[in-house]
Amino acid sequence: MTQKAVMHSAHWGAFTARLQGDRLATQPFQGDPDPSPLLQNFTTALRHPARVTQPMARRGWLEQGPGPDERRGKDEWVALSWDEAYARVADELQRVGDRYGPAGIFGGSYGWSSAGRFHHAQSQVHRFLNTVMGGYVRSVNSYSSGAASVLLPHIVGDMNEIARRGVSWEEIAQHSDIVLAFGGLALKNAQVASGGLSEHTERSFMQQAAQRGTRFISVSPLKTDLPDEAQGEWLALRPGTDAALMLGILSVLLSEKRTDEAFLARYTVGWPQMVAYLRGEEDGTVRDAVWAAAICGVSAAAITRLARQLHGRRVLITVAHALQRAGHGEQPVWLGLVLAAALGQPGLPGGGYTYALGALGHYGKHHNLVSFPALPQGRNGIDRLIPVARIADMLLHPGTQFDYNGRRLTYPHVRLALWAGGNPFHHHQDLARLRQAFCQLDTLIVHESVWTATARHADIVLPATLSLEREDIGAAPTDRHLVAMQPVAEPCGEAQDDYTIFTMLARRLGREQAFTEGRDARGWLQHLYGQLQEKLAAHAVTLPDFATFWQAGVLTLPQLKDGGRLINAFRADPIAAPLPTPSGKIEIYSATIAGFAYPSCPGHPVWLTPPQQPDADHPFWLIANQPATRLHSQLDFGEYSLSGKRQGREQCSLHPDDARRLNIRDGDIIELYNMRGHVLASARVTPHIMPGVVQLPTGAWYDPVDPAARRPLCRHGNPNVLTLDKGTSALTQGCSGQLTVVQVRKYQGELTPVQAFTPPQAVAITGSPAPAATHGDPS
Ligand SMILES: Nc1nc2c(c(=O)[nH]1)N[C@H]1C(S)=C(S)[C@@H](COP(=O)(O)OP(=O)(O)OC[C@H]3O[C@@H](n4cnc5c(=O)[nH]c(N)nc54)[C@H](O)[C@@H]3O)O[C@H]1N2
Ligand SMILES: Nc1nc2c(c(=O)[nH]1)N[C@H]1C(S)=C(S)[C@@H](COP(=O)(O)OP(=O)(O)OC[C@H]3O[C@@H](n4cnc5c(=O)[nH]c(N)nc54)[C@H](O)[C@@H]3O)O[C@H]1N2
Ligand SMILES: [Mo]
Repeated sequence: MTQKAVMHSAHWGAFTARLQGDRLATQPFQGDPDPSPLLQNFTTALRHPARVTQPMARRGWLEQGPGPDERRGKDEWVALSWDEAYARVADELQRVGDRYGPAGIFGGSYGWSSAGRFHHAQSQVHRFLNTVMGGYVRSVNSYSSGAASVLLPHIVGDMNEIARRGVSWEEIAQHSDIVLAFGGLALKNAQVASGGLSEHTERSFMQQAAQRGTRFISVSPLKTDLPDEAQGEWLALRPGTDAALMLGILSVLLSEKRTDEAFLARYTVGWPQMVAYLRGEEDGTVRDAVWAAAICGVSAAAITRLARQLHGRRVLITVAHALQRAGHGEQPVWLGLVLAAALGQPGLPGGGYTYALGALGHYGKHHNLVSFPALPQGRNGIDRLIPVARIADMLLHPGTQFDYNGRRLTYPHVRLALWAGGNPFHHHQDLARLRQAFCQLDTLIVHESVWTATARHADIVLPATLSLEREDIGAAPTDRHLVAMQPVAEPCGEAQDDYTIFTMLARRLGREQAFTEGRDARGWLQHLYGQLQEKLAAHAVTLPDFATFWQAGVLTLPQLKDGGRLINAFRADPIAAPLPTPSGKIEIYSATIAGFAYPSCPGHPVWLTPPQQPDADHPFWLIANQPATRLHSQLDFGEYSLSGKRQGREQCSLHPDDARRLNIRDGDIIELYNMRGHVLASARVTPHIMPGVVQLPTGAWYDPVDPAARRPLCRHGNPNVLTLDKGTSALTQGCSGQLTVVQVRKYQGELTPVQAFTPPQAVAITGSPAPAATHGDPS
């Protein structure tokens, strides 16, 4: 393949790339003012030993046929030719489809996959299952915002509207006096955006704002959640207690008559119920600053001071995704909005409420005039769904009912799961339980480029290309650059792109034309690009032809400037431009939510004790947040990701006082544990974390010493061994993986080397494996 530098794009930036032997040399896109170091993770990716190079099947599945099997994750592997792999997968899809219909197939297949919009793995999975199998059990919402995306439409409007079209960074730099950021505004997070991020601008906006005099206040257990550029202040609070702090601030505003009653009366419903709750009129508990201080660990004096400082200023309240990725995560999201309303700020330039600002590189940005067309998904013949993070519940308890957003749903009995572009052994909680859940399936098919723990738990692994090995187009609705993702290398081993894999399966199942519509990958790129041309032509914008775009590598698209922001129009005229809520106003009290009668989410926001609390056995809060050195688990073997580890293990931060008490020194191997399992990590002793809190980022590949153990030991540092697999509430059923409770000690046991990046070896078997009959299935 060519040695010429080609254009490409990843979720963390656009770049040019050139092969140098087996290594990839990258150069950030010249238009990017602050490129992400995550690009360095590509250097060794193409020919890394962790790549999947040929189709493989689990020996027990080959020999005994599909069926529930406890050996998943610790069985032997057998290499297959593509022909045999296609035949076996197609036969199994046929069997499950014939016997159980689409309700027997899970196509929820959550995950970020790659930036290219055509080879976007979920879209490919959905299109394949719809056009070839007639549909599938789907998943709704995300691990990012499971609670907020369900709550916000009830109380103010669609989450994307609030997050992506919320207050822009430009406005902040020009107008905000105070940015009160619950969960901070860590630059590590704004490095990435799904579909690509050609310009990293947060750092410079924060600098500009700080120079003009914006005060950034980061409320978080970690000091590092606010970058130095913001020149801000750190307000340390106990994890999971933001709702109490917000109530304390509201109570001070109320008692000192610093609430904007005119705004509350005109633009909101339910403030009287909130006032009654703050004053304890229902239950005798007064939620004042002293009450809040005892819960959140911020002094009553500091709470009072902060409330007074907020009054009369242009204040922007932001709430990070992280706060709602925890039990009762709805409450701080809701209360942040109430606080902004009580200060009378929503709809003012640089003021009000914005959700998840800084969590991703596409929040607080301008929108493109039109968005890049998505691959058509076809029609799903059934309507069976789970909230995405309820996957293990579904597999372990088919037929059981559960509550979700006012509905009572039943978990379907899924027999086969098809996963491409995601890593549940990265994203899900309580990994021993997840393994048990996957053991219930008849068959787990995984398309992967690398031997993740998910691939290792599969029955059939089909090797997928990296985006660097195929053509695609990178595009995001808030990125003005459209990027031609040009291939830089030949596929590794026998890897194929997901589209080719599905095309071949569709052919065997007699539905090739329905899936491909007669197009190859290049044909689809041209088709989608043609649709973009048409969309823009309607706005009298002419794009060059495809060949010119492909040759140039990058195209600049027209953007909307501040157009159509819901909240501004609402502020200007709440009658003419009501919010899309039942009352048309901000709902401090939601009659809809009250009508669901969930104890875990009453009609107005409240303080609820977290479902997990530190105790004598588990005295530490564990924060399992996003990693600074990679995107989730992607390219965890890359050079930049490895540079963040010590002795090959992930680093866990803890406070010097705690370290001293536990006789732990910086660099010691420590063990975090609770009733769900044990995790090793390298201790990083730092004053930039609250005492009583430890932090271990997500993303280290799961590396259990014994994959089948009831309480596994991960020697690499995957915190999801420890997190609790419980929905955020009956209303939202989101992921609650951000926080859990643990005990910590210096590790005394045997220290074996990390094996996560060493792929399994195929064994040779003689004779022809048994036909695909099921075992363990009485029917
Ligand atoms: N404890 C805890 N857990 C969390 C979180 C937390 O805060 N705490 N955060 C959660 C959040 S917000 C998220 S979004 C999730 C992220 O969870 P995921 O999105 O599942 O994580 P990734 O590591 O991005 O997984 C993407 C996988 O797709 C593969 N892949 C990439 N491109 C392709 C392709 O073209 N084809 C195929 N077949 N495969 C491809 C990659 O190799 C990788 O294994 O994690 C969640 N989990
Ligand atoms: N480098 C990098 N960036 C990423 C990602 C990645 O994997 N790597 N993932 C991306 C994705 S998919 C998403 S959804 C976003 C997620 O965005 P977030 O969920 O907001 O990101 P986190 O880093 O998990 O959490 C932000 C901070 O919240 C703080 N925090 C945790 N618990 C609490 C609490 O109870 N109260 C308060 N006040 N603060 C708390 C933690 O200290 C943490 O650093 O990040 C995106 N950005
Ligand atoms: Mo996410």
